[in-house]
Amino acid sequence: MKPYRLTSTFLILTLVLVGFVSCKETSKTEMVKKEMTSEELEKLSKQDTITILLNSNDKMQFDKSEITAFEGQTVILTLKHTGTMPVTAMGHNFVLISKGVSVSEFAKIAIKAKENDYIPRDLKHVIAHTDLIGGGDSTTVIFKVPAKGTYDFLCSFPGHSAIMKGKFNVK
Ligand SMILES: [Cu+2]
Repeated sequence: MKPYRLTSTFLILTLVLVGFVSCKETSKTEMVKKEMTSEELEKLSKQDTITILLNSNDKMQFDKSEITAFEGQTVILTLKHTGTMPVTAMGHNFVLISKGVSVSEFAKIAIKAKENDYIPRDLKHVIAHTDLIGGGDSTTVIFKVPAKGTYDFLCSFPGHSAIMKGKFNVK
Protein backbone atom coordinates (compact mmCIF):
# COMPACT_ATOMS: atom_id res chain seq x y z
CA MET A 1 0.00 0.00 0.00
CA LYS A 2 2.82 2.37 0.82
CA PRO A 3 4.36 2.80 -2.63
CA TYR A 4 0.89 3.24 -4.12
CA ARG A 5 0.08 5.99 -1.66
CA LEU A 6 3.37 7.65 -2.34
CA THR A 7 2.70 7.56 -6.09
CA SER A 8 -0.74 9.06 -5.71
CA THR A 9 0.57 11.79 -3.41
CA PHE A 10 3.21 12.57 -6.00
CA LEU A 11 0.58 12.59 -8.74
CA ILE A 12 -1.66 14.95 -6.81
CA LEU A 13 1.28 17.24 -6.09
CA THR A 14 2.21 17.27 -9.77
CA LEU A 15 -1.37 18.03 -10.78
CA VAL A 16 -1.58 20.88 -8.29
CA LEU A 17 1.70 22.28 -9.57
CA VAL A 18 0.66 21.99 -13.21
CA GLY A 19 -2.69 23.58 -12.38
CA PHE A 20 -0.96 26.42 -10.58
CA VAL A 21 1.43 27.08 -13.44
CA SER A 22 -1.29 27.02 -16.11
CA CYS A 23 -3.48 29.21 -13.91
CA LYS A 24 -0.68 31.75 -13.68
CA GLU A 25 -0.27 31.55 -17.42
CA THR A 26 -3.92 32.34 -18.23
CA SER A 27 -4.21 35.17 -15.72
CA LYS A 28 -1.39 36.98 -17.47
CA THR A 29 -3.30 39.78 -19.16
CA GLU A 30 -0.40 42.14 -19.49
CA MET A 31 -0.54 45.41 -21.35
CA VAL A 32 0.19 44.80 -24.99
CA LYS A 33 1.06 47.75 -27.13
CA LYS A 34 0.89 46.31 -30.59
CA GLU A 35 1.41 48.53 -33.58
CA MET A 36 -0.97 47.83 -36.46
CA THR A 37 0.54 47.12 -39.85
CA SER A 38 -0.52 49.31 -42.78
CA GLU A 39 -2.44 46.37 -44.27
CA GLU A 40 -4.35 45.88 -41.01
CA LEU A 41 -5.17 49.60 -40.90
CA GLU A 42 -6.28 49.57 -44.54
CA LYS A 43 -8.57 46.62 -43.87
CA LEU A 44 -9.94 48.27 -40.73
CA SER A 45 -10.68 51.52 -42.54
CA LYS A 46 -13.00 49.74 -44.99
CA GLN A 47 -15.27 48.29 -42.32
CA ASP A 48 -18.54 49.99 -41.35
CA THR A 49 -18.56 48.25 -38.02
CA ILE A 50 -15.62 47.20 -35.91
CA THR A 51 -15.67 44.92 -32.91
CA ILE A 52 -13.23 45.44 -30.08
CA LEU A 53 -12.59 43.13 -27.16
CA LEU A 54 -11.06 44.89 -24.19
CA ASN A 55 -10.00 42.61 -21.34
CA SER A 56 -9.55 43.69 -17.75
CA ASN A 57 -8.43 41.75 -14.69
CA ASP A 58 -8.02 41.59 -10.91
CA LYS A 59 -4.68 43.35 -11.21
CA MET A 60 -6.40 46.59 -12.26
CA GLN A 61 -5.30 46.37 -15.88
CA PHE A 62 -6.77 46.72 -19.34
CA ASP A 63 -5.05 44.59 -21.98
CA LYS A 64 -4.94 47.50 -24.44
CA SER A 65 -3.43 50.94 -24.09
CA GLU A 66 -4.42 51.98 -27.59
CA ILE A 67 -7.50 51.49 -29.76
CA THR A 68 -7.78 52.63 -33.37
CA ALA A 69 -10.98 53.32 -35.29
CA PHE A 70 -12.10 55.42 -38.23
CA GLU A 71 -14.45 58.40 -38.21
CA GLY A 72 -18.09 57.44 -38.70
CA GLN A 73 -17.63 53.74 -37.99
CA THR A 74 -19.81 51.93 -35.53
CA VAL A 75 -17.90 50.33 -32.67
CA ILE A 76 -19.14 47.28 -30.83
CA LEU A 77 -16.91 47.23 -27.80
CA THR A 78 -17.04 44.39 -25.32
CA LEU A 79 -15.36 44.79 -21.97
CA LYS A 80 -14.53 41.51 -20.28
CA HIS A 81 -13.43 41.11 -16.66
CA THR A 82 -11.28 37.99 -16.56
CA GLY A 83 -10.77 38.18 -12.80
CA THR A 84 -12.85 36.83 -9.92
CA MET A 85 -13.11 39.82 -7.57
CA PRO A 86 -16.54 41.39 -6.99
CA VAL A 87 -17.64 44.63 -8.62
CA THR A 88 -17.54 46.46 -5.27
CA ALA A 89 -13.81 45.74 -4.84
CA MET A 90 -12.49 45.53 -8.41
CA GLY A 91 -15.20 46.99 -10.63
CA HIS A 92 -14.25 48.00 -14.16
CA ASN A 93 -15.88 49.98 -16.91
CA PHE A 94 -14.81 51.59 -20.17
CA VAL A 95 -15.44 55.29 -20.49
CA LEU A 96 -14.52 57.24 -23.62
CA ILE A 97 -14.27 60.91 -22.75
CA SER A 98 -14.45 64.06 -24.83
CA LYS A 99 -11.43 66.21 -25.65
CA GLY A 100 -12.30 69.04 -23.28
CA VAL A 101 -11.43 67.06 -20.15
CA SER A 102 -8.36 65.16 -18.94
CA VAL A 103 -8.40 61.66 -17.47
CA SER A 104 -7.54 62.97 -13.99
CA GLU A 105 -10.16 65.75 -14.16
CA PHE A 106 -12.81 63.28 -15.27
CA ALA A 107 -11.84 60.79 -12.55
CA LYS A 108 -12.40 63.50 -9.93
CA ILE A 109 -15.92 64.11 -11.24
CA ALA A 110 -16.69 60.39 -11.62
CA ILE A 111 -15.70 59.48 -8.05
CA LYS A 112 -18.65 61.59 -6.81
CA ALA A 113 -21.10 59.52 -8.86
CA LYS A 114 -20.91 56.30 -6.83
CA GLU A 115 -24.71 55.90 -6.89
CA ASN A 116 -24.55 55.85 -10.69
CA ASP A 117 -21.66 53.35 -10.92
CA TYR A 118 -19.13 56.19 -11.21
CA ILE A 119 -20.65 57.67 -14.36
CA PRO A 120 -21.54 61.35 -13.86
CA ARG A 121 -25.25 62.02 -14.40
CA ASP A 122 -24.23 64.92 -16.62
CA LEU A 123 -22.84 63.17 -19.68
CA LYS A 124 -21.27 66.24 -21.29
CA HIS A 125 -17.76 64.74 -21.07
CA VAL A 126 -18.83 61.19 -21.96
CA ILE A 127 -18.82 59.94 -25.56
CA ALA A 128 -19.57 56.33 -24.66
CA HIS A 129 -19.44 54.07 -21.62
CA THR A 130 -20.14 50.52 -20.57
CA ASP A 131 -21.70 49.24 -17.37
CA LEU A 132 -19.51 48.64 -14.34
CA ILE A 133 -18.71 44.92 -14.03
CA GLY A 134 -17.03 42.51 -11.65
CA GLY A 135 -14.97 39.37 -12.14
CA GLY A 136 -16.34 36.87 -14.67
CA ASP A 137 -18.68 39.38 -16.29
CA SER A 138 -18.68 41.11 -19.64
CA THR A 139 -20.59 44.06 -21.03
CA THR A 140 -20.97 45.60 -24.48
CA VAL A 141 -21.49 49.14 -25.69
CA ILE A 142 -22.23 50.22 -29.25
CA PHE A 143 -21.35 53.73 -30.36
CA LYS A 144 -20.49 55.91 -33.36
CA VAL A 145 -16.83 56.85 -33.69
CA PRO A 146 -16.41 60.60 -33.12
CA ALA A 147 -14.49 63.06 -35.34
CA LYS A 148 -10.82 62.49 -36.18
CA GLY A 149 -8.42 62.97 -33.31
CA THR A 150 -7.05 61.37 -30.19
CA TYR A 151 -9.35 60.72 -27.27
CA ASP A 152 -8.79 59.21 -23.84
CA PHE A 153 -10.50 56.19 -22.34
CA LEU A 154 -10.41 55.03 -18.76
CA CYS A 155 -11.99 52.97 -16.04
CA SER A 156 -13.79 55.38 -13.72
CA PHE A 157 -13.82 53.12 -10.64
CA PRO A 158 -12.05 55.06 -7.83
CA GLY A 159 -8.28 54.94 -8.18
CA HIS A 160 -8.21 52.84 -11.33
CA SER A 161 -7.63 55.49 -13.99
CA ALA A 162 -4.01 56.02 -12.91
CA ILE A 163 -3.29 52.68 -14.61
CA MET A 164 -6.49 51.79 -16.43
CA LYS A 165 -6.42 54.31 -19.24
CA GLY A 166 -5.46 54.54 -22.87
CA LYS A 167 -5.73 56.36 -26.16
CA PHE A 168 -8.60 56.02 -28.58
CA ASN A 169 -7.26 57.12 -31.96
CA VAL A 170 -9.71 58.18 -34.63
CA LYS A 171 -8.28 58.33 -38.14
CU1 LIG B 1 -11.35 49.43 -13.05
